[in-house]
Amino acid sequence: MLTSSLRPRDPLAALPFQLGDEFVAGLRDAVELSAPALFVDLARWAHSLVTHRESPASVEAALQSLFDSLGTLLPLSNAPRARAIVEAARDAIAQRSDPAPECAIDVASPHGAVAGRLLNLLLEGDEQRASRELLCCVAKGTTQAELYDEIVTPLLHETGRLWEHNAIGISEEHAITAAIERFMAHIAELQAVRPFREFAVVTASLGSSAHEVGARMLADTFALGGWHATYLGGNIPPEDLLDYVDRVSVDVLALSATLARDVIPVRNFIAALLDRPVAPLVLVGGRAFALDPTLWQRIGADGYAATPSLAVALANELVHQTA
Ligand code: B12
Repeated sequence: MLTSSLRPRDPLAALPFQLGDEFVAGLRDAVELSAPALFVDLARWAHSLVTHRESPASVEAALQSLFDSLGTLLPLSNAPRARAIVEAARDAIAQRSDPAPECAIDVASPHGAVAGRLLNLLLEGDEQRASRELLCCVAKGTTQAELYDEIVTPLLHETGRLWEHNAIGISEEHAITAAIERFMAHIAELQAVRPFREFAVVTASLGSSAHEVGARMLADTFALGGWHATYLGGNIPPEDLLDYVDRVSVDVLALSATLARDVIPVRNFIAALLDRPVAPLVLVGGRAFALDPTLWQRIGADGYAATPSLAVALANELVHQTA
């Protein structure tokens, strides 16, 4: 579809990983959502991918090509906004000597050293020792919030950065994520959850969104906070979720969006939910929402939180306000 609209010698078509298509779609989304930060992040990330792979493709040239063809890619009325967004992306790239973000693990933080050791063990393929190390933390009293916020999350963010940096492959990234999901299942079973469950939450990622660890962390954290929590995972068809929330009793829906392209499905889902006679509150979060602090409000969500623990605190506040 979009690729065929790109001329073969177009620098956009020369980008690896079908990033040319991603750029065109990402720009349309950023304009529609009035969220330049989403496109700037996409360009920064693409620049990092290309730089660390010694690819002959050039993100600067691709942005120039996008800039030159705005008239044919978008309705004319959107062109000035799109132009400003592409300019912002160009500036952001020009200002960075190293396009990769900083290491996501701060070894000087209270649990940073553990996160670093765990990542190294997993990179060496020693899941057993990594598991023992994590269980040792639990035995010493590290809370689930600390494990998730200060160990598991930075470890996964660093895994992504290493892939972006071309230091590890997709196979290592998959193996690490799978191991982390096994640890999380184990840790969740060890937690003494509060038996009283007044409110229910459902956590998921919609549509083509395959990133599901955030939604899983949310469900575990809500369960620990005394909620009845159901984790649906990723790739949930929005229309199916609409039917599901009609069938079950849900007070809060927590939707996770990682990529810029995951945001519009969440916005459309919230709009469709408003047509229902009874709708749960909707909390949103994840990497895409973290890029633009007011995006959650503009897409009609009831709240945003940066971490699962903050999400539980916010949800408690909101359900008591509406009760
Ligand atoms: C594991 C992983 C995958 C796995 C996911 C498997 C799974 N079971 O979930 C797989 C292999 C499927 C995958 C695929 C892809 N991935 Co990926 N992935 C990752 C990685 C390494 C970790 C994701 C993760 O679990 N993070 C840990 C969670 C806990 O952190 P979090 O999402 O930031 O969430 C925190 C908060 O935001 C909050 N939160 C999250 N959700 C919610 C929701 C609510 C309601 C609230 C209140 C809070 C909240 O709680 C969490 C803890 O604090 C990230 C790196 C990264 N930076 O995250 C890349 C990353 C997200 N992926 C990336 C990419 C590009 C992709 C692909 C497009 C690659 C490709 N070409 O195929 C595909 C897209 C798949 C799709 N259709 O969605 C890029 C995105 C870059 C960008 N700028 O767009 C990243 C950043 C890697 C990188 N640095 O290059 N990925």
